[in-house]
Amino acid sequence: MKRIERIDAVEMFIVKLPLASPFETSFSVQTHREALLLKITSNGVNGWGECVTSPDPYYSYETNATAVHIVKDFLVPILMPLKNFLVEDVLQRFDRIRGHNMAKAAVENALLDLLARINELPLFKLIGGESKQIMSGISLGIKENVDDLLASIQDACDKKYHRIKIKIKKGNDIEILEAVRNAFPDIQLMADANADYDLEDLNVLKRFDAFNLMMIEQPLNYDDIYLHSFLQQQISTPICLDESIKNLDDAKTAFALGSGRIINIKQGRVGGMIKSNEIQEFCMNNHIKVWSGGMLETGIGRAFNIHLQTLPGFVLPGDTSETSRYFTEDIVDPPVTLEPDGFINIPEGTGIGVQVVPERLERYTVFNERIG
Ligand code: OSB
Ligand code: MG
Repeated sequence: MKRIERIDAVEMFIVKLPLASPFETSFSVQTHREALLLKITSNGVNGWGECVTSPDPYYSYETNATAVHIVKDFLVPILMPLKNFLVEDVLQRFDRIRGHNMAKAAVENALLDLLARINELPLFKLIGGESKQIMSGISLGIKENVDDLLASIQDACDKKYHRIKIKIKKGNDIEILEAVRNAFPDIQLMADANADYDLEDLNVLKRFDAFNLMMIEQPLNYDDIYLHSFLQQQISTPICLDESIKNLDDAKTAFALGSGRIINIKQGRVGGMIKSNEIQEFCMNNHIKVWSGGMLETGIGRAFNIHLQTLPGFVLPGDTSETSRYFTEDIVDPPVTLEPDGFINIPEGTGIGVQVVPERLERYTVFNERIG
């Protein structure tokens, strides 16, 4: 295996892509995806990474601005002096910086893409995955009315998405789930609360058991693991943790306490692909099912999520949808499309397998800085 000889430059871009339709959750309405992208160059080869932060700290404390700061002032100064190294060597040095997993993951992503391209390997081979088709899933935001939601679900069913997730919030839950289940009694359905409830809402949360949901995602506080264990004892719907799981120790804590039966692994939230691999392995050995979440990524981040799902613990469909569901125009080619049976093929070629289109990158860039 060839190592990375040296780093010649790190370039940061913030792109602002309009979403095909606004995306509403219990914590915000997004009309654009404003993404921090990293390009790392070594001997004329480029690796790309995407940071899953947003401009605002509503999903997590990290933002695009904090990520730019951490990348520029702490991560790149660690990275630049290294010679003949592997990605693990870098991650070990990043451990000194507490938190800021999304910023770390963005750098790790770019280094993995770079290393895979240097070695002329597809990324999934580099991380130890197996070649296979990936299951699809769609996450539908809160809609203005139930009819809009039912129409979106019908559309997703026609496209053969393997499971459908709907966003819910306090006061916008039971009636919605009831209407969806009445119209679609047999679909694989789940609900994501994005931390909108607390244990005082137990009576409402218990009523979710009537809807045969695959799981309820992150019902309680974004930082909580302990209270979720009480809730899981009270409801039969499996709990899936998203926001609360930031590292392997959190997954171990959740397992020890019985805080849920499923984990949504977002590689950005847990500090990258290699950390995700450790978590999926722990979960597989302990009968916790995992799936790959999404953060409305551009085609760069989505490609990482696709490669991640070649690892064996990813037994449930995740939030990986076709490109056109997010953007009318993405910055990479080729776009993600669904096969007639709803599966997604791994992009072919070395690294992440998708290529940034320079003209589109330039058109959507709102901030650019080069280091080195
Ligand atoms: O909680 O999973 C979430 C999007 C942004 C922030 C948080 C979440 C989401 C999604 C969409 O559910 C996932 C996707 O399709 O990328
Ligand atoms: Mg979620």
